[in-house]
Amino acid sequence: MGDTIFDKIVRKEIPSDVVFEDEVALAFRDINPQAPVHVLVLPKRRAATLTEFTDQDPSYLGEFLKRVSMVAKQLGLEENGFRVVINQGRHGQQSVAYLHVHILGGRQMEWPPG
Ligand code: DGP
Repeated sequence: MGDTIFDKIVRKEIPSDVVFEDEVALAFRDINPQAPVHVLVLPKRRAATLTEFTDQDPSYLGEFLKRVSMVAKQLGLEENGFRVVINQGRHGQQSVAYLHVHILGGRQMEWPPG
């Protein structure tokens, strides 16, 4: 069990601006938004990274991905589109060792990312 800032947010020891929660996932607004809409979606079954997360039961992985999609729709991003990002490790600039999916929307994105 880790004890990152996101573990504390999931345990409600630290407040966050929650936009969705159920038994599978918690989604809350990023404290340092990089777009008009910037939400992080975390699995309730913690993993530090994507590659660790994918060791889980495939049905849970599917349920979690459904939540990411549901949250994007709930935020009104389906029509104009949005970006989903998972950073892993040093080259990916992951700063919190609890897997989190970024949903970014509300503006035109650019490619390639920096
Ligand atoms: P990453 O680089 O993928 O590890 O992104 C971590 C994100 O988490 C970053 O965009 C800022 C956000 N963040 C860090 N600490 C907090 C916090 O305490 N609350 C919220 N809401 N977001 C946080």
